[in-house]
Amino acid sequence: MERIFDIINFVIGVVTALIFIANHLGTIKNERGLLMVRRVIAICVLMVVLSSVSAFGAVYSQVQNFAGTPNINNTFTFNQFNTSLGTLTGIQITLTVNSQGGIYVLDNDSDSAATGTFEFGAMGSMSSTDVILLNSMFASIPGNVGAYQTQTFSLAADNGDGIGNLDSTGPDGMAYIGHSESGSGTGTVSNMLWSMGAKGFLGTGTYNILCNIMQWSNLTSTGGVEYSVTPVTASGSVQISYIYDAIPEPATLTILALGMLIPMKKRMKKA
Ligand SMILES: [Ca+2]
Ligand SMILES: [Ca+2]
Repeated sequence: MERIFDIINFVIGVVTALIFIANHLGTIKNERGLLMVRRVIAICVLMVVLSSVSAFGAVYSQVQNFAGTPNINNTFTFNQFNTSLGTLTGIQITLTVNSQGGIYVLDNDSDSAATGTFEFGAMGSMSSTDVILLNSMFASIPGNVGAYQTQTFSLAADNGDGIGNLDSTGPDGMAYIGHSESGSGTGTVSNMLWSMGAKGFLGTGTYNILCNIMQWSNLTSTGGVEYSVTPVTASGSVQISYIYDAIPEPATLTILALGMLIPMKKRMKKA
């Protein structure tokens, strides 16, 4: 709203100045002078429309990448949103997790066949004391972001390898080699929380966000199945986007206005 008043004040200022100039030149007394004033007003209206259009859709994004063998703990530093850029309308945070490779070995050591489901890959989450990572429902942003395979299995009764001897060979064992998996979670920070936390999102400084990527495996089974894990390779990114309405720079608008008026004055002199 403050920006709209700025623009209106600016337009009134330009129109007043131009009417003064036109009067001074004596051109306001004839039709050509009046035409010029009408043109100036039209240009000012056009400038307001143009500056309004440019005020929407501005986004400032920051991305930090990670890669390694879980568990991975990274502290990422991001710039706060400088309010001199414009009016902040939203903060969107996205965590992307990729998982590849690793081996998940299952071995049924019970006297009967076993069936079940396993999950294997990586799981990511974020936390911070500098800023509050909650959405308008006070749910964690982005929550747990999984990049894992979910697969059912069916293994025969133990073939004699017995407990404590993890054997991936069949028919009572198996080895799953990790596929390429990907997952992402996005959240919008509640605007009530932008200034909360030790640092907050607004200002000209920075804040830290901790990103934790875990090796993920989960087993649900009917029988006496033992398992082992060779870790996956994980990678991904944290992206923070500030969505805002940009403030048009008065200096730029003034230069544009003067640029449009100079040819008009030249045409008037020729006439
Ligand atoms: Ca076995
Ligand atoms: Ca065994």
